[in-house]
Amino acid sequence: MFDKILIANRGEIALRILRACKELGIATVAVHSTADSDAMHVRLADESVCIGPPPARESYLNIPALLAACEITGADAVHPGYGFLAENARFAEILAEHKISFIGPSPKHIRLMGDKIEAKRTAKKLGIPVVPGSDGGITSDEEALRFARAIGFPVLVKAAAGGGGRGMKVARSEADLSEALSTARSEAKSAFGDDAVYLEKYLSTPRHIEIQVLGDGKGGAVHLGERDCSLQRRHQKVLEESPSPALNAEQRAKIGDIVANAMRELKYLGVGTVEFLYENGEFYFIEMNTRIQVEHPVTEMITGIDLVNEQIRIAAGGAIGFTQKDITFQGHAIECRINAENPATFRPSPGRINHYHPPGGLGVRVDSAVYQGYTIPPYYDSLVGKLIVHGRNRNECLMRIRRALDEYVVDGIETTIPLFRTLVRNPDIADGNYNIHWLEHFLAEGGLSG
Ligand code: MV4
Repeated sequence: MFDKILIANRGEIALRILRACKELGIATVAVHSTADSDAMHVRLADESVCIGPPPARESYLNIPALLAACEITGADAVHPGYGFLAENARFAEILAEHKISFIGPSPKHIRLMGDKIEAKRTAKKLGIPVVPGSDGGITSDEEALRFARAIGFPVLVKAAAGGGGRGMKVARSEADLSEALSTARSEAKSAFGDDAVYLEKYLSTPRHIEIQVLGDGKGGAVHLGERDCSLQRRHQKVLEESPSPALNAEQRAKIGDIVANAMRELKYLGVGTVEFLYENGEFYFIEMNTRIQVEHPVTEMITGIDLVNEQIRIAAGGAIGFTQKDITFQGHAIECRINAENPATFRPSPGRINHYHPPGGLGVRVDSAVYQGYTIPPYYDSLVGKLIVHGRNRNECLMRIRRALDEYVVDGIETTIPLFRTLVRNPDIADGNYNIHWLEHFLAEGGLSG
């Protein structure tokens, strides 16, 4: 097992990792920018190192500074959390060259899944259902037209280096295709320095359902069910839940087994999330994330499994703590991502939290790194905290999250809590009747003010 883990992150996920380390008896090193000297993760870690000025590029993304912090503290492993360097294969390689463990998958698997064309090709080869499409890069308008005619319009042009919705263009008909290709290409080139694009059938009203997996790197892997993340705004997840209101136990077991088998064949190591679009009873692979995700607590609440503990033990060469048969899904969990933003305009609202009172009680979990008197800096994401609620069934979970949101007090800044109070009382949400476009439509029709 590791002796000392350096946490290359900030905010709630840095705290989440600290907690797992403490329970494992592992010493912790926090790193922070000069804007984060008063941050909770710095206070709670055994040691801390300042790694640079506020811009992430010069601090949380600064690989030489992180290596130096490992060197001076003697850390033998790095946990990257999510965002920042979590899916940077080169960072994982550099750590390996310095005999420091990266708590995550192999650089090979990070790189494979970072290329969306290669990821999809691999998924298909491993028996995972994929969206019909070009199955490779598109090199000419003629080739694009052939694929588009074969799969039928509308089609979607996606960037190989993309993901998270960047560099996507819909072509509704043959007349749109050439322009969609060139726009997607030039956007991809300027955003990622790579203009490779591919083509997919456009699914009009899918849900976003993702499968959580865990692999031991030796051909052992399990799945931990799904999360329904269909409630999104501008490709940012807003509310996540498990189980998905759209699936039954049989469908869950079927897609879960397909994904777990694929991960066994890959010899995947660590936690991973395989993302699907789900429409008319069918799953279509879109991408795989090779990191711990913001919404992982939803899975923890219904399985009772500590995913960060598993990540750390597996990275140290340990075995997965349970078999597929041991994993059962208990009740229902919902997570609300609460941001420091105006709840109607989503304008960021950093600043000082003058009064803070998080909710509590049975089935209520708050993952947050803020405290009363803390000033949210303007340089990073605007997450205030995650409210995760568990109930014996979806209805109990909804009742509980309504009262938990009513208890939550964050004064001094604007937060999206009022939006969530409305969402969890909306009849469509209460019925589980929503897809990836629901929230944008709701907001376009007035949202909080409508
Ligand atoms: C799609 C799609 C429809 N058809 N692919 C957006 C982010 C990226 N990860 C994949 N995305 C989509 N891919 C096909 N073939 C619609 C989206 C999409 C979306 C997906 C998940 C959650 C929210 C979304 C919002 C808009 C578009």
